[in-house]
Amino acid sequence: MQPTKPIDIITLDSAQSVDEDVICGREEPVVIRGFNLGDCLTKWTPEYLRAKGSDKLVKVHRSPYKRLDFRRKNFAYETVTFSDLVKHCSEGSESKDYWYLRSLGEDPRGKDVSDLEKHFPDLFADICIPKVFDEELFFSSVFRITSPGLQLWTHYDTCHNILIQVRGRKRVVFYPPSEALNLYLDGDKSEVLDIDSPDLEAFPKFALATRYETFLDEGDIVFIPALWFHNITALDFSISVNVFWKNLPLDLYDKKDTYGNKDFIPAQLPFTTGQFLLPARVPDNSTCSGITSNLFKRQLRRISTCTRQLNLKGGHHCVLKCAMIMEGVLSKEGKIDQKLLDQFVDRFPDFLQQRVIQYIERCRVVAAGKLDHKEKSCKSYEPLSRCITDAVFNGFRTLDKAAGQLKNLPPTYEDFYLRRMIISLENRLSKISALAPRDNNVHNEQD
Ligand SMILES: O=C(O)CCC(=O)C(=O)O
Repeated sequence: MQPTKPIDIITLDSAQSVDEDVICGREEPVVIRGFNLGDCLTKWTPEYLRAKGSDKLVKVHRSPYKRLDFRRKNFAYETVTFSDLVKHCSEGSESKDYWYLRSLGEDPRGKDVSDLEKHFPDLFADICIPKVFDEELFFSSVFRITSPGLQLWTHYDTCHNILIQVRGRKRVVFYPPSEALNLYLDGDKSEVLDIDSPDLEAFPKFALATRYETFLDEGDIVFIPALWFHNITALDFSISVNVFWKNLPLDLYDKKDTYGNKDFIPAQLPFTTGQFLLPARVPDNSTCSGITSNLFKRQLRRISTCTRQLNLKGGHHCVLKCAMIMEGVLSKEGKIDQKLLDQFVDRFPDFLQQRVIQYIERCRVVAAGKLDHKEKSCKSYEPLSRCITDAVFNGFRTLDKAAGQLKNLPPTYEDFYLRRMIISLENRLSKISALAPRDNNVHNEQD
């Protein structure tokens, strides 16, 4: 694992304010200590909060597990009174069930954005929010009320935000956006839940990710820049206020966003494209007509058997290899035609070419001189392989167009979403290899 790095801390003099420059010029998180947050620091006892919020209904995540898992949904969604929420969290010790207030407005379908000034005016009057953005850029303000010990999954938001710690302590772990390829993402969330002792067999690249960590005490504020991954643990019964704002031109944001985490409009096509890149079923068009999905799966097994015998294990190799054979780049003797190879690589979008070259290099080292009659059988699956090749190249062409759209975002954002497109592509490719049989099925190869 990489050594953990600290987050910068700015300590303010008593009367000093936090202006936009303290935060907005920054591209990295920072902790601000010593800002005058007002009466909330003394007033927000559980009794006071329960009296003020009383029987207002709120939605919570409720779980027997302290580490919430959004992907596997190890929690229930429940509606409770604000008073019960505060009671449960403040009286709950670790190992009972864990509650976490969901960030929602008041629409029962969860369609409006949380705004504490509107939804909890009495409590909002107790807190001074630092003026770190222009008012018209405000997106939402959210209560984070949490049982002790609860840990929230690693994710990113698309809005800048500050997390203001009012009661209890929190640990905040960050990973920069540039680590996207090492975090095993599913959408905006990392699959790695136990970030302190990750399963490195399942998630080997996680060990490479640069990790930053800070601890928030009561009165501290941390700036969480858009796209920075964060994982948050409440060390005590905890109350924070989270304020989100938009820092890019407004037309880049999705108007249907309620949480401040929907991907930017120019970034949405790339993901849909990734989804369709390699269809799980053969598309029903003229090139592929007549090939049923069963046949498709059988053929995939054969291709993967064939490539496995060449020690090419991954889905990338399988597909690339077949594409190369189909295009005449790779001969059955394992020879590569350099001219055709250059043309082949040119057909991939720029941002993927380096990666394709790496895979081909590996094919070259492992496959050279080893193609045998099994490989010829790969050739005999031409309609299928042709279909895959078409799907890959059509997909890449659309992907290229999508990558062009990302140019509407600032360079660091563009870079982040290009990485995410690669992830989406790799996920798709590994689905193909997941269709491959286990080794004991290899003898079916000739059936
Ligand atoms: O503090 C928390 O509970 C979560 C904060 C969070 O997810 C965020 O700032 O986006």
